[in-house]
Amino acid sequence: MAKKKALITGITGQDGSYLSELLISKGYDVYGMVRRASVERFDRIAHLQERLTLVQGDLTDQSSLDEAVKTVQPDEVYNLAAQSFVPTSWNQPTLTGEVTGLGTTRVLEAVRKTRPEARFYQASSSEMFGKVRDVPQTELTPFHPRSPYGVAKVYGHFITINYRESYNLYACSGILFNHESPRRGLEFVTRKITNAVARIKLGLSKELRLGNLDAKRDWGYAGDYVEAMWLMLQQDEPDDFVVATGETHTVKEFVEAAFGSAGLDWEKHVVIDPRFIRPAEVELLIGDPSKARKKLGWKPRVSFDELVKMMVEGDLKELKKGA
Ligand code: NAP
Ligand code: F7E
Repeated sequence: MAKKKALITGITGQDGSYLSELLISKGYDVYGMVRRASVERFDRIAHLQERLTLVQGDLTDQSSLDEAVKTVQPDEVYNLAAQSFVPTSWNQPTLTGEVTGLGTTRVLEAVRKTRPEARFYQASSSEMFGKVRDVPQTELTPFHPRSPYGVAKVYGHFITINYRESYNLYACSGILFNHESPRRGLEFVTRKITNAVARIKLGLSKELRLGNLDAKRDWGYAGDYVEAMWLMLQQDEPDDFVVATGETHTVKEFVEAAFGSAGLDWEKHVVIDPRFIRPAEVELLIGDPSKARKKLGWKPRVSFDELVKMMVEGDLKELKKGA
């Protein structure tokens, strides 16, 4: 039987790298879309490069997406590309709308025109719940996004559902809560914390400047969450799913756990800096993954404490290697 082909946008990101590993292990031919930059940064997929095929494209450029889908003729398309950092979305709101919102329509258009039988996954986000209307949040909780990023993701979510209903595409939206790993970008709070812990432990730094320590997030492990993406595309019918752990922790709890795991007292090092406070905050996220558990047979494997430890150890190892 011919190998299945998957096309991943955002392959150079955290999730793109874990999803590539998963699909390669399942025997897929994996194609990844990358955009041109003056310096190529493929760190997260460097260990996979010989087993991947890279194609050039950009979510702001329709013709490149049409060409990629036409050339690859994928069985599955995972749209992971986005301007994904919430604070940047206030600074670059129209770019965020272009990439994170309209970019989804462009990928869907490419699929509709040249490969309508392909199955499509949209990387939706718990940021769509924003000022939450239900606790915990489910697939039926109304949205109230609190950032231009969240607003753009609501558009991406509904355009995915609209293409499913209008053109009968097999299109799914995965509403994923925060998921982290040693490959998380350094600007996101978990990795910012674990990287600082490792630097302080090794005597390379003394302080860590943070914003709101009271925000609560439902944090899981990225390696677990990409499995849910794949499972969504293996069902008889396309559908939308919340993917979460069902547990919530404050940023402060993450700080305490990370410093504690390295034998450090966080209160001696953390400084609150108003520069990191957001114009509008998402105070509380906690997802109910019952539907994913029941219909996909999915459940998270890595606990909060294991995740924190894995990330601190990852940063210590990387810094020691670079020393
Ligand atoms: P990430 O690490 O920020 O990766 C984003 C990817 O998008 C990168 O590969 C980036 O490429 C690419 N990209 C950005 N702008 C692009 C453009 N104009 N054209 C083509 N590619 C572009 O994000 P992630 O954490 O892996 O998340 C994956 C997806 O899930 C994103 O859509 C994110 O919004 C969504 N999501 C993430 C979480 C989470 O907790 N991680 C939760 C819910 C939803 P470069 O390397 O060239 O910058
Ligand atoms: O912030 C607080 C901040 O930037 C988490 C993206 O992957 O998940 C991510 O979005 C919380 C917020 O992630 C700092 O105010 C305090 O309450 O790690 P974050 P996020 O905004 O939740 C969702 C699901 C996505 O879809 C997004 O793409 O931490 N916080 N102090 C801070 N956050 C940052 N970044 N830096 C701080 O210094």
